[in-house]
Amino acid sequence: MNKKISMIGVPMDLGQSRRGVDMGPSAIRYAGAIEKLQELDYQIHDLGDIPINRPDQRENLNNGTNLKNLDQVIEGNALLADKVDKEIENGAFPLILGGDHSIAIGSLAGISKHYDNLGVIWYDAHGDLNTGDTSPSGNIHGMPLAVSLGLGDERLTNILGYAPKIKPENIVIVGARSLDPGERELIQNKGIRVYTMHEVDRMGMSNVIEETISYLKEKTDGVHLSLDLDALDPVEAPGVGTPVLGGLTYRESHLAMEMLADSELITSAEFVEVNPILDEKNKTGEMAVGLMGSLFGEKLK
Ligand code: 6HN
Ligand code: MN
Ligand code: MN
Ligand code: MN
Repeated sequence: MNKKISMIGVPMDLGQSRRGVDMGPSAIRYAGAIEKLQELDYQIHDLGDIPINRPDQRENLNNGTNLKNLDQVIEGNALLADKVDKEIENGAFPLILGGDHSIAIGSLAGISKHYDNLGVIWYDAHGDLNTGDTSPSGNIHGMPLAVSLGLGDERLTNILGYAPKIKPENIVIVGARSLDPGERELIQNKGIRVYTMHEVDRMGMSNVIEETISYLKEKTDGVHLSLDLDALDPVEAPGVGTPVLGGLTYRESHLAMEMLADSELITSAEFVEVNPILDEKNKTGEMAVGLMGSLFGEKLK
C-alpha cells in the first residue's frame, strides 16, 4: 500500500435530511484515525476539512429539480474533486472522511481521472443508484453511484468536466438490503455485481470478498473503497442517518478489510455517513477507525 496518505474531511450534510453527519470527520479523527495510521507506519498528511457552505435554510428546492440542496452539493463536490485530483498527482493515497455519501461524487471525479478502469467497492446497505427520476426522497446521498455512471443531473455527472467516471462492470456492491425499484432496474440493466445480505449469509464474507477481488483484479487499474457505515448493522453501529436492520457485523467487516489489505488492490478510500448526534459515545466513529486499521494492514499477531 502507498505509504503516503492524504486525509481530507468533508463536513457535508446537505445530501440528506438529518443534521449531524457534517460532524463525521471530527468524530472519526477524534476516535484516533491519525494515530492509528501513524502506528501502522504511514506518513499521514491531514489536509483538514473542505469548506462546505451550510445554509440554515434546509432542503432548498429552488433549483428547478427535485434534488435537495443541489447547488451546495455541486459546490462542495467540485472543491473535493479538485483536492483529491491534486493529492493523487502528488503521489498520495486519498483517504476521505464524510460527511454524507453524496461526497463520493467528488471523490470519484477526482480519482477516476487518474485511471482508465477504476474499480469501486460500494460497501453499503443501499445501492445509491437513484436519479432525480427514481429517488423516493430527493436526497442526493442516494444518488452518487448513478451519478458516477453518468446518470442524472448533468451538473452532477459533469464535475471536473468529464463523464462517466466509472463503468458498471467495474462496480461491486456489498451489504445491500434496501434497494428502491429504480435501483433494482438499473442493477439488472447494467449488470452491476451486487452481494446483498442474502449472498453474504449464504456464501460468507470470506467468499464474497474473494470473489470481489478476483472479479476486479484483472480488469481494473485501481480500486476505490467507498465504505458507508450503514452497511453495518445499526444495533452495532447506531450512528448513521439511514439505518437498515439486518446488516453486516463489525467482525465480518474487519475480515473484509483484512482481505482487501492483503489483496493490495485498494488505491483510495472513503468512510462516510458517520453521524455522531445519533451515535452512542462515538461507537460508530470508533468502528470506522477500527476498520480503517484493518484496511491499512493492521494485524492481530
Ligand atoms: N446512503 N435509497 C434511499 C434514497 O433516499 O435514495 C436511501 C439512500 C441512502 C443513501 O445511505 O448513502
Ligand atoms: Mn451510501
Ligand atoms: Mn477514468
Ligand atoms: Mn447507505
